[in-house]
Amino acid sequence: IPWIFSPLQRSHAGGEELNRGSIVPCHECPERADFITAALRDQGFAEPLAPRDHGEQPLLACHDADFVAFLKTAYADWRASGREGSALPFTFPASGGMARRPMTPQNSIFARLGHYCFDVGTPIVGGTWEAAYWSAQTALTGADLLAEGVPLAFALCRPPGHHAGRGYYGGYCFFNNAALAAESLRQAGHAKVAILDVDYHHGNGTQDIFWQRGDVFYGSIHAEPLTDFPYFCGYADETGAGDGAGATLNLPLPRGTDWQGYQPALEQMLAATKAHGATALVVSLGVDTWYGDPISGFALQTEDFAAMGQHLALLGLPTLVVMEGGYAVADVGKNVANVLRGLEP
Ligand code: SP5
Ligand code: ZN
Repeated sequence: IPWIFSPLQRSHAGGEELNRGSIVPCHECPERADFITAALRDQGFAEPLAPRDHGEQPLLACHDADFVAFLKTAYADWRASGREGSALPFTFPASGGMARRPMTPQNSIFARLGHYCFDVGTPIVGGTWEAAYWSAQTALTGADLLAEGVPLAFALCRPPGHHAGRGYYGGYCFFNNAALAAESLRQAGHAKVAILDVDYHHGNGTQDIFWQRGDVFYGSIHAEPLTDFPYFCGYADETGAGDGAGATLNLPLPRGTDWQGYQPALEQMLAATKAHGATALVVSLGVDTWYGDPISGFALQTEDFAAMGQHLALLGLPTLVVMEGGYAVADVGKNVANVLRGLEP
Protein backbone atom coordinates (compact mmCIF):
# COMPACT_ATOMS: atom_id res chain seq x y z
CA ILE A 1 0.00 0.00 0.00
CA PRO A 2 1.77 3.19 -1.13
CA TRP A 3 1.54 6.05 1.31
CA ILE A 4 2.58 9.69 1.30
CA PHE A 5 4.05 11.99 3.92
CA SER A 6 6.46 14.91 4.18
CA PRO A 7 8.40 15.80 7.36
CA LEU A 8 7.50 19.42 6.53
CA GLN A 9 4.02 18.51 7.83
CA ARG A 10 5.59 18.41 11.31
CA SER A 11 6.18 22.19 11.18
CA HIS A 12 2.80 23.00 12.71
CA ALA A 13 3.23 22.60 16.46
CA GLY A 14 0.71 24.64 18.40
CA GLY A 15 1.22 25.29 22.08
CA GLU A 16 -2.13 25.33 23.80
CA GLU A 17 -5.78 25.11 22.82
CA LEU A 18 -8.84 26.25 24.71
CA ASN A 19 -10.97 23.12 24.99
CA ARG A 20 -14.34 23.32 26.78
CA GLY A 21 -13.11 26.17 28.93
CA SER A 22 -9.69 24.78 29.84
CA ILE A 23 -6.34 25.68 28.37
CA VAL A 24 -4.62 22.39 27.54
CA PRO A 25 -1.64 21.32 25.40
CA CYS A 26 -2.65 20.85 21.76
CA HIS A 27 -4.01 17.37 21.09
CA GLU A 28 -3.16 17.59 17.40
CA CYS A 29 0.66 17.39 17.63
CA PRO A 30 3.46 16.40 15.20
CA GLU A 31 4.16 13.25 17.19
CA ARG A 32 0.90 11.79 15.88
CA ALA A 33 2.54 11.47 12.47
CA ASP A 34 5.69 9.97 14.02
CA PHE A 35 3.71 7.23 15.76
CA ILE A 36 1.72 6.44 12.61
CA THR A 37 4.98 6.24 10.64
CA ALA A 38 6.50 3.92 13.25
CA ALA A 39 3.43 1.67 13.29
CA LEU A 40 3.39 1.37 9.50
CA ARG A 41 7.10 0.42 9.57
CA ASP A 42 6.38 -2.20 12.24
CA GLN A 43 3.63 -3.60 10.03
CA GLY A 44 6.01 -4.00 7.10
CA PHE A 45 4.83 -1.06 5.00
CA ALA A 46 7.35 0.48 2.58
CA GLU A 47 8.85 3.91 3.25
CA PRO A 48 6.56 6.88 2.50
CA LEU A 49 6.58 8.68 -0.84
CA ALA A 50 7.25 12.42 -0.77
CA PRO A 51 4.28 14.54 -1.87
CA ARG A 52 4.55 16.21 -5.28
CA ASP A 53 4.25 19.98 -5.29
CA HIS A 54 1.08 21.01 -7.15
CA GLY A 55 1.37 24.65 -6.12
CA GLU A 56 -1.41 26.77 -4.64
CA GLN A 57 -3.76 26.64 -7.63
CA PRO A 58 -5.50 23.34 -6.71
CA LEU A 59 -6.25 24.71 -3.22
CA LEU A 60 -8.55 27.26 -4.87
CA ALA A 61 -10.85 24.48 -6.09
CA CYS A 62 -12.10 24.09 -2.50
CA HIS A 63 -11.02 27.33 -0.78
CA ASP A 64 -11.56 31.05 -1.33
CA ALA A 65 -8.55 33.04 -2.50
CA ASP A 66 -8.84 35.56 0.37
CA PHE A 67 -8.83 32.70 2.90
CA VAL A 68 -5.71 31.13 1.40
CA ALA A 69 -4.01 34.53 1.36
CA PHE A 70 -4.99 35.10 5.01
CA LEU A 71 -3.48 31.78 6.14
CA LYS A 72 -0.27 32.49 4.27
CA THR A 73 0.51 35.68 6.19
CA ALA A 74 -1.53 35.18 9.37
CA TYR A 75 1.39 34.37 11.64
CA ALA A 76 3.59 37.15 10.24
CA ASP A 77 0.68 39.57 10.74
CA TRP A 78 0.25 38.31 14.31
CA ARG A 79 3.92 38.95 15.03
CA ALA A 80 3.77 42.35 13.32
CA SER A 81 0.96 43.26 15.73
CA GLY A 82 3.40 42.72 18.59
CA ARG A 83 2.19 39.33 19.80
CA GLU A 84 4.25 36.18 20.38
CA GLY A 85 3.28 32.53 20.84
CA SER A 86 0.26 31.02 19.06
CA ALA A 87 -2.20 33.13 17.09
CA LEU A 88 -5.70 32.42 18.41
CA PRO A 89 -8.91 34.40 17.89
CA PHE A 90 -10.72 35.76 20.91
CA THR A 91 -13.58 37.73 19.32
CA PHE A 92 -16.16 36.39 16.87
CA PRO A 93 -18.96 38.11 14.97
CA ALA A 94 -22.18 37.04 16.70
CA SER A 95 -24.68 35.23 14.51
CA GLY A 96 -27.53 37.56 13.59
CA GLY A 97 -25.60 40.64 14.63
CA MET A 98 -23.99 43.29 12.50
CA ALA A 99 -20.53 42.37 11.29
CA ARG A 100 -18.33 44.13 8.78
CA ARG A 101 -17.50 41.83 5.88
CA PRO A 102 -15.37 41.11 4.06
CA MET A 103 -12.24 41.54 6.10
CA THR A 104 -9.36 43.33 4.42
CA PRO A 105 -5.68 43.41 5.35
CA GLN A 106 -6.44 46.80 6.99
CA ASN A 107 -8.53 45.04 9.61
CA SER A 108 -6.76 44.02 12.81
CA ILE A 109 -5.30 40.54 12.86
CA PHE A 110 -7.68 39.88 15.78
CA ALA A 111 -10.70 40.68 13.59
CA ARG A 112 -9.39 38.52 10.77
CA LEU A 113 -8.70 35.57 13.08
CA GLY A 114 -12.29 35.77 14.36
CA HIS A 115 -13.63 36.06 10.82
CA TYR A 116 -11.79 33.07 9.37
CA CYS A 117 -11.72 30.73 12.37
CA PHE A 118 -14.70 29.09 14.09
CA ASP A 119 -13.16 27.82 17.31
CA VAL A 120 -10.48 28.56 19.91
CA GLY A 121 -8.72 25.22 19.57
CA THR A 122 -6.75 25.81 16.40
CA PRO A 123 -3.66 27.94 16.99
CA ILE A 124 -1.56 29.26 14.11
CA VAL A 125 2.22 29.26 14.60
CA GLY A 126 5.21 30.02 12.39
CA GLY A 127 5.17 26.61 10.69
CA THR A 128 1.41 26.30 10.20
CA TRP A 129 1.31 27.41 6.57
CA GLU A 130 4.14 25.09 5.58
CA ALA A 131 2.60 22.08 7.34
CA ALA A 132 -0.93 22.72 6.09
CA TYR A 133 0.35 23.33 2.55
CA TRP A 134 2.25 20.03 2.49
CA SER A 135 -0.61 18.17 4.14
CA ALA A 136 -2.79 19.31 1.23
CA GLN A 137 -0.08 18.31 -1.27
CA THR A 138 0.04 14.88 0.37
CA ALA A 139 -3.69 14.42 -0.28
CA LEU A 140 -3.37 15.69 -3.87
CA THR A 141 -0.51 13.26 -4.49
CA GLY A 142 -2.68 10.43 -3.17
CA ALA A 143 -5.37 11.40 -5.68
CA ASP A 144 -2.69 11.39 -8.43
CA LEU A 145 -1.77 7.81 -7.52
CA LEU A 146 -5.39 6.69 -7.86
CA ALA A 147 -5.69 8.51 -11.18
CA GLU A 148 -2.57 6.63 -12.32
CA GLY A 149 -4.20 3.29 -11.50
CA VAL A 150 -3.13 2.55 -7.92
CA PRO A 151 -6.12 0.82 -6.28
CA LEU A 152 -5.40 1.81 -2.66
CA ALA A 153 -3.23 4.56 -1.16
CA PHE A 154 -2.83 6.33 2.18
CA ALA A 155 -2.24 10.08 2.54
CA LEU A 156 -0.80 10.73 6.00
CA CYS A 157 -2.32 14.19 6.18
CA ARG A 158 -1.42 16.17 9.25
CA PRO A 159 -2.69 18.71 10.14
CA PRO A 160 -6.10 17.17 9.38
CA GLY A 161 -8.72 18.77 7.13
CA HIS A 162 -12.38 17.83 7.44
CA HIS A 163 -13.42 20.80 9.63
CA ALA A 164 -12.04 23.35 7.14
CA GLY A 165 -14.54 24.95 4.73
CA ARG A 166 -14.14 27.13 1.66
CA GLY A 167 -13.46 30.22 3.72
CA TYR A 168 -12.84 29.05 7.26
CA TYR A 169 -10.58 26.90 9.45
CA GLY A 170 -10.96 25.31 12.90
CA GLY A 171 -11.11 21.95 14.64
CA TYR A 172 -7.32 21.56 14.12
CA CYS A 173 -7.90 21.83 10.32
CA PHE A 174 -6.68 24.44 7.80
CA PHE A 175 -7.08 23.04 4.26
CA ASN A 176 -9.67 20.37 3.55
CA ASN A 177 -7.36 17.61 2.36
CA ALA A 178 -10.10 15.06 1.61
CA ALA A 179 -12.14 17.61 -0.35
CA LEU A 180 -9.07 18.59 -2.39
CA ALA A 181 -8.42 14.92 -3.19
CA ALA A 182 -12.06 14.35 -4.20
CA GLU A 183 -12.01 17.42 -6.42
CA SER A 184 -8.77 16.22 -8.02
CA LEU A 185 -10.36 12.82 -8.73
CA ARG A 186 -13.34 14.57 -10.31
CA GLN A 187 -10.98 16.48 -12.57
CA ALA A 188 -9.13 13.25 -13.41
CA GLY A 189 -12.33 11.93 -14.96
CA HIS A 190 -14.34 10.30 -12.18
CA ALA A 191 -17.86 11.63 -12.78
CA LYS A 192 -18.89 10.78 -9.23
CA VAL A 193 -16.74 10.52 -6.12
CA ALA A 194 -17.69 9.58 -2.56
CA ILE A 195 -16.12 10.87 0.64
CA LEU A 196 -16.87 8.63 3.61
CA ASP A 197 -15.95 10.25 6.90
CA VAL A 198 -15.42 7.92 9.86
CA ASP A 199 -13.78 10.45 12.18
CA TYR A 200 -15.47 10.78 15.60
CA HIS A 201 -16.41 14.37 14.75
CA HIS A 202 -18.72 15.51 11.97
CA GLY A 203 -16.79 16.90 8.99
CA ASN A 204 -18.60 20.21 8.80
CA GLY A 205 -16.11 21.66 6.31
CA THR A 206 -16.42 18.80 3.84
CA GLN A 207 -20.20 18.88 4.15
CA ASP A 208 -20.26 22.62 3.45
CA ILE A 209 -17.96 22.39 0.43
CA PHE A 210 -20.10 19.77 -1.33
CA TRP A 211 -23.52 20.71 0.13
CA GLN A 212 -24.97 21.77 -3.21
CA ARG A 213 -23.15 19.23 -5.37
CA GLY A 214 -24.53 15.92 -6.54
CA ASP A 215 -21.25 14.71 -8.03
CA VAL A 216 -19.53 14.29 -4.66
CA PHE A 217 -21.34 12.19 -2.07
CA TYR A 218 -20.54 13.01 1.55
CA GLY A 219 -21.37 10.37 4.15
CA SER A 220 -20.38 10.65 7.80
CA ILE A 221 -20.72 8.56 10.94
CA HIS A 222 -19.92 10.66 13.99
CA ALA A 223 -20.83 11.59 17.54
CA GLU A 224 -24.27 13.09 18.03
CA PRO A 225 -23.82 16.88 17.62
CA LEU A 226 -26.26 17.52 20.48
CA THR A 227 -23.39 16.48 22.76
CA ASP A 228 -20.22 16.77 20.71
CA PHE A 229 -18.06 19.10 18.61
CA PRO A 230 -18.72 20.72 16.15
CA TYR A 231 -22.18 21.03 17.78
CA PHE A 232 -23.79 23.20 15.08
CA CYS A 233 -24.09 20.62 12.33
CA GLY A 234 -23.99 16.91 11.57
CA TYR A 235 -27.66 16.26 12.39
CA ALA A 236 -29.42 13.46 10.52
CA ASP A 237 -31.80 15.85 8.74
CA GLU A 238 -28.93 17.57 6.91
CA THR A 239 -29.01 15.90 3.49
CA GLY A 240 -27.77 18.51 1.00
CA ALA A 241 -29.52 21.08 -1.18
CA GLY A 242 -30.01 21.98 -4.84
CA ASP A 243 -28.06 19.63 -7.10
CA GLY A 244 -26.69 18.11 -3.91
CA ALA A 245 -30.09 17.21 -2.44
CA GLY A 246 -29.71 13.66 -1.11
CA ALA A 247 -25.94 13.54 -1.65
CA THR A 248 -25.14 14.19 2.02
CA LEU A 249 -25.78 11.48 4.62
CA ASN A 250 -25.28 12.09 8.34
CA LEU A 251 -25.47 9.17 10.75
CA PRO A 252 -24.92 10.57 14.25
CA LEU A 253 -24.47 7.98 17.01
CA PRO A 254 -24.57 8.38 20.79
CA ARG A 255 -21.52 8.48 23.04
CA GLY A 256 -20.50 5.01 24.12
CA THR A 257 -21.18 3.46 20.68
CA ASP A 258 -19.13 0.29 20.15
CA TRP A 259 -18.69 -1.87 17.04
CA GLN A 260 -22.09 -3.47 17.55
CA GLY A 261 -23.71 -0.07 17.22
CA TYR A 262 -21.26 1.22 14.62
CA GLN A 263 -21.40 -1.60 12.08
CA PRO A 264 -25.09 -1.16 11.06
CA ALA A 265 -24.46 2.55 10.44
CA LEU A 266 -21.43 1.69 8.32
CA GLU A 267 -23.50 -0.78 6.31
CA GLN A 268 -26.20 1.86 5.79
CA MET A 269 -23.58 4.37 4.61
CA LEU A 270 -22.06 1.83 2.20
CA ALA A 271 -25.49 1.07 0.71
CA ALA A 272 -26.12 4.79 0.15
CA THR A 273 -22.68 5.15 -1.45
CA LYS A 274 -23.44 2.33 -3.90
CA ALA A 275 -26.77 3.95 -4.78
CA HIS A 276 -24.99 7.24 -5.52
CA GLY A 277 -22.79 5.55 -8.11
CA ALA A 278 -19.34 6.92 -7.23
CA THR A 279 -16.39 5.36 -9.06
CA ALA A 280 -13.72 6.49 -6.60
CA LEU A 281 -13.64 6.66 -2.81
CA VAL A 282 -11.94 9.02 -0.38
CA VAL A 283 -12.03 7.88 3.25
CA SER A 284 -11.68 10.61 5.88
CA LEU A 285 -10.06 8.37 8.47
CA GLY A 286 -10.19 9.55 12.07
CA VAL A 287 -9.27 6.94 14.63
CA ASP A 288 -10.59 9.10 17.47
CA THR A 289 -13.43 6.54 17.59
CA TRP A 290 -11.02 4.27 19.52
CA TYR A 291 -12.15 3.64 23.12
CA GLY A 292 -8.99 5.18 24.56
CA ASP A 293 -9.15 8.51 22.71
CA PRO A 294 -8.69 11.36 25.19
CA ILE A 295 -11.24 13.77 23.68
CA SER A 296 -13.84 11.40 22.25
CA GLY A 297 -16.52 8.99 23.45
CA PHE A 298 -16.94 5.97 21.15
CA ALA A 299 -15.72 2.50 22.11
CA LEU A 300 -14.16 0.88 19.04
CA GLN A 301 -11.40 -1.65 19.75
CA THR A 302 -8.19 -1.98 17.74
CA GLU A 303 -9.46 -5.11 15.92
CA ASP A 304 -12.66 -3.29 14.94
CA PHE A 305 -10.60 -1.05 12.67
CA ALA A 306 -9.64 -4.06 10.53
CA ALA A 307 -13.33 -4.91 10.22
CA MET A 308 -14.00 -1.29 9.24
CA GLY A 309 -11.42 -1.59 6.46
CA GLN A 310 -12.95 -4.87 5.28
CA HIS A 311 -16.39 -3.27 5.09
CA LEU A 312 -15.09 -0.29 3.10
CA ALA A 313 -13.34 -2.70 0.72
CA LEU A 314 -16.73 -4.21 -0.20
CA LEU A 315 -17.42 -1.12 -2.33
CA GLY A 316 -14.69 -2.37 -4.67
CA LEU A 317 -13.62 1.19 -5.55
CA PRO A 318 -10.19 2.78 -5.99
CA THR A 319 -9.66 4.16 -2.50
CA LEU A 320 -7.61 6.97 -1.03
CA VAL A 321 -7.46 6.98 2.76
CA VAL A 322 -6.85 10.49 4.12
CA MET A 323 -5.79 10.91 7.74
CA GLU A 324 -8.01 13.03 9.98
CA GLY A 325 -8.18 12.82 13.82
CA GLY A 326 -7.04 10.41 16.55
CA TYR A 327 -5.42 11.74 19.71
CA ALA A 328 -4.35 8.74 21.79
CA VAL A 329 -0.99 9.64 20.29
CA ALA A 330 0.96 6.44 20.95
CA ASP A 331 -1.94 4.20 19.86
CA VAL A 332 -3.24 5.78 16.67
CA GLY A 333 -0.77 3.95 14.39
CA LYS A 334 -2.00 0.40 15.01
CA ASN A 335 -5.58 1.45 14.40
CA VAL A 336 -4.63 3.19 11.14
CA ALA A 337 -2.60 0.16 9.99
CA ASN A 338 -5.56 -2.12 10.75
CA VAL A 339 -7.92 -0.09 8.55
CA LEU A 340 -5.38 -0.17 5.71
CA ARG A 341 -4.77 -3.93 6.07
CA GLY A 342 -8.53 -4.49 6.18
CA LEU A 343 -8.92 -2.56 2.95
CA GLU A 344 -6.23 -4.57 1.18
CA PRO A 345 -7.63 -7.08 -1.36
C1 SP5 B 1 -9.86 16.54 13.10
C2 SP5 B 1 -10.47 16.45 14.47
O1 SP5 B 1 -10.64 15.35 15.00
N1 SP5 B 1 -10.75 17.59 15.10
C3 SP5 B 1 -11.35 17.59 16.38
C4 SP5 B 1 -11.43 18.94 17.01
C5 SP5 B 1 -12.05 18.87 18.36
N2 SP5 B 1 -11.81 20.03 19.12
C6 SP5 B 1 -12.60 20.24 20.29
C7 SP5 B 1 -12.87 18.98 21.03
C8 SP5 B 1 -13.74 19.22 22.24
C9 SP5 B 1 -13.92 17.93 23.02
N3 SP5 B 1 -13.42 18.05 24.35
C10 SP5 B 1 -13.59 16.84 25.11
C11 SP5 B 1 -12.61 16.83 26.27
C12 SP5 B 1 -12.81 15.59 27.09
N4 SP5 B 1 -11.88 15.54 28.19
ZN1 ZN C 1 -12.15 14.01 15.07
